[in-house]
Amino acid sequence: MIPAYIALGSNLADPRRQIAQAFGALAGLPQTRLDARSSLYRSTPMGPADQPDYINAVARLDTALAPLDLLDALQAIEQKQGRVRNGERWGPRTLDLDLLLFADTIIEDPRLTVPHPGLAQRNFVLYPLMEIAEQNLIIPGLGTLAGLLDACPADGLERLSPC
Ligand code: A4P
Ligand code: MG
Repeated sequence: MIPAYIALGSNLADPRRQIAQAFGALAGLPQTRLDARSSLYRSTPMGPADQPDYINAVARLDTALAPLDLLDALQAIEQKQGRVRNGERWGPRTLDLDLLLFADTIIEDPRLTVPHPGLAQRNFVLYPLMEIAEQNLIIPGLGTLAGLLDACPADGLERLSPC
């Protein structure tokens, strides 16, 4: 079983409910155990400002799925929860599930880049990740999670009650 970290984000159609439902769907994935879930965070939008605030969280999985099979499974959950891809970069969405880390593997596939390219700049990813990460987590190619957090202010980020 491989540890994998997933970022969850939603800013449409009752985001808290979307994230709670997505945690349930992650727990139901085949050959996979939902190991830990972070608190929920409210965050101001990165990208176009004329969209609602986001609810963000991070999950830790233990999985026997291959990375691309896990990506397929994540996209199926997004579809089930009404995700419409309209091509707008950083636009609003009912649910976004990004594969942040897959153990210490670096993946450069046309469909999948791991570690997730936005990880180091996104406080709404790094802070929830820190809550549930293994001790002294190293992000392949980027150094320690603690080091990334030091360089990433928590502006616009509010921790909410546990999910
Ligand atoms: N893909 C490649 N690598 C990965 C990966 N590690 N995990 C490919 C998931 N997918 C990956 O994804 C486009 C393609 O990326 C997929 O087909 C997959 O093969 P997508 O989900 O359709 O596109 P996207 O996620 O909408 O990309 P975009 O627009 O760059 O969104 P981001 O970068 O995820 O940002 N503000 C706040 N506060 N909180 C947020 O959560 N999220 C976004 C979306 C914008 N602003 C936000 C938030
Ligand atoms: Mg995505």
